[in-house]
Amino acid sequence: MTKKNRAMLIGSIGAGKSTLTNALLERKGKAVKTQALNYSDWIVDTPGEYTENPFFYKNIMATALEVTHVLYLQDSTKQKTIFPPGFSKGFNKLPIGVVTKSDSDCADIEAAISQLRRAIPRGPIVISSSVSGKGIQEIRNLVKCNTIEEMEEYAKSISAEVVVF
Ligand SMILES: Nc1nc2c(ncn2[C@@H]2O[C@H](COP(=O)(O)OP(=O)(O)OP(=O)(O)O)[C@@H](O)[C@H]2O)c(=O)[nH]1
Ligand SMILES: [Mg+2]
Repeated sequence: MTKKNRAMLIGSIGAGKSTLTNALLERKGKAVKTQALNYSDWIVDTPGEYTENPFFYKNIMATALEVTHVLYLQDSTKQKTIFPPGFSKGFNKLPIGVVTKSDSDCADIEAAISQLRRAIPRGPIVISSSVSGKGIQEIRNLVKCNTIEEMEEYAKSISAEVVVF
């Protein structure tokens, strides 16, 4: 992993941020409820409350200053999204949309992609599962990219089953 590149994970309570953190860092063990900002290696994991409650937006905005990429997680098993339209434009950071839990029987991948596309007008969206490992290496590779164009070029080299742009 490129040393200077770091990613902050945001998304609703239970979206799978901590489980994805473990998968990306190849850590074993089950995620427990996140209570505060968690820095490990190149990842900053956040509590779901920080994205769900606008009162905490200032916290994630301040933390975003320390990273190169913001990962927006959308739970594919949930109907609702908590990201306002165009949310990624509020951060001057490279955006990556992540559809989580694609392995689940109740996953609606297409709905999750459209929800993320509203929040991230331009950027890659990865269809992932921390259970099957789908999309995990692709997320690592996208965080190594340094520009939106580099991410786009990478996305186009990957099957649309895993990354769309
Ligand atoms: N099927 C399936 N379940 C998952 C996946 N990722 C996470 N989960 C489950 O979703 C639940 C919540 O996961 P967490 O990783 O704790 O979610 P979080 O976003 O960190 O939640 P907060 O810390 O409360 O904000 C747990 O029961 C996980 O086992 C996945 O890829 N597939
Ligand atoms: Mg967590």
